[in-house]
Amino acid sequence: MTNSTPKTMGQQFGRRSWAEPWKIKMVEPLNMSTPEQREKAMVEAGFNTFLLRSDDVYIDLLTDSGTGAMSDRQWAGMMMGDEAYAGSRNFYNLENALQTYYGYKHILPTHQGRGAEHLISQAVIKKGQYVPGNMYFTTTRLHQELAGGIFVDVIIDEAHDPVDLHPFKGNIDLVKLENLIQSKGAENIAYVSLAGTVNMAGGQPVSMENLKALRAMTDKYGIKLFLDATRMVENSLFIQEREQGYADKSIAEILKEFCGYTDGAWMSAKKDNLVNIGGWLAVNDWALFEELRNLVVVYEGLHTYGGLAGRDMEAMAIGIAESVKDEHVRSRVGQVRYLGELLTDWGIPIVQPVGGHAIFLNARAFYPHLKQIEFPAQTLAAELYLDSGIRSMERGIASAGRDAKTGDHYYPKLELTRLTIPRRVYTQAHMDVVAESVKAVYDARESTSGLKMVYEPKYLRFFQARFERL
Ligand code: PLI
Repeated sequence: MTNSTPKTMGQQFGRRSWAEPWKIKMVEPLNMSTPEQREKAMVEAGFNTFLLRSDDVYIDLLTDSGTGAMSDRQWAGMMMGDEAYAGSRNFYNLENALQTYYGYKHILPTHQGRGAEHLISQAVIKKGQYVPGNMYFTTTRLHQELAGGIFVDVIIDEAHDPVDLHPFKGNIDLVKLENLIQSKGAENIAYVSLAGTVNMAGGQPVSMENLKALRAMTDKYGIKLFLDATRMVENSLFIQEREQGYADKSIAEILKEFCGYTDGAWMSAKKDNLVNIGGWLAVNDWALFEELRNLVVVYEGLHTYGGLAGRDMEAMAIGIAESVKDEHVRSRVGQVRYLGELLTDWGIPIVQPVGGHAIFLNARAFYPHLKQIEFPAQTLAAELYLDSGIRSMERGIASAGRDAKTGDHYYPKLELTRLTIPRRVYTQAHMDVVAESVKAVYDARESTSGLKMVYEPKYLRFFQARFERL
């Protein structure tokens, strides 16, 4: 080779890129639209991205929930559905996968995560009891409140600061928790509600060290510890990368160790487990399981299908095994990070460090001239759609809802717009397009005005609320 031979980028810089550990076998065309079409669609949707028709959306980053692509193996599994009312073979395959990878003893399928949240809340919470947790999630807190519980946020303070670089912003503040236990009495704590990762904090992880200390504290006071395992596979990657002693452990090993410190878990399988619908509830205690099994037949379906078709359970069983592979988790979180790095390089305010499933734009810093009651994050989601047809989601004052007692809005510290990346769906080129659109909206930020809410539903208002431009 002579000096004049052109070199590739890789040869010149020794660069080694990562790539998705799959190739594309089937494609779904995307819909393009004009600015006029988007303006019309946004007004019709009441400036709420949940009310848009998906046909009017170009790149859909509303959620990573049920929006992932299944593998050819999962689709093949769908064809092996055993649609027996009772004792479907697919249930046993699912049970086996959950016992193998999550390690819990007793399993119930549910139609999705909130079905499982409903059952555990009804079974375990007594009216007036407290439910401490590492920041709220919308459906989780609502089910805890509907069961008579009082949710108390005991996450570390760093989680509420979008620029704090703490590596485990999902951790529980054990001092806050112990103060709560001592002031209310251990018998008035229903259980500790631990999520890994923490969605509303930006997809931030919990460390194994924090969990072990939490387990010791809950044991000391005789309190149960239940896990929202929805994105626990992604949490396991952060432990592998950031926590001493875990670099040589596989995601599967870390996941199982983590779950082993908890008394049970609920799951929205529509995320980590790589299916379009489904959930589960798992506990180790037989007496509690019997109670939950009684409830599941009332609200979901028989205990061997819980509202799912046999084929759904089969796809989930296969998805669970795929989801814990290290190369899958690395590329999934790697794509989220790639988008985060583009935005960070352009000085766009996002929650740092970048979490597992989404980029959270810091709408307060984006629109410092808007008051929180002018819905900055909702405004940003609307502007992004108007710019390019990209759909995102508000995670701020609209999502936080109202205090059931006083009727006042909750004013959360975090006012965020979420760009949620579906699993195995979009390419790096889509991420470039998204970053450029966010930049265009950022450049026009000073001339942007806010929104007012003109229709407000009673529960989970962010789904159906309507807004108008101020
Ligand atoms: O949407 P479900 O009912 O399958 O699951 C509810 C649920 C529970 N826990 C957590 C951490 C979630 O993120 C969650 C649902 N999340 C949605 C829909 C999301 O867009 O983030």
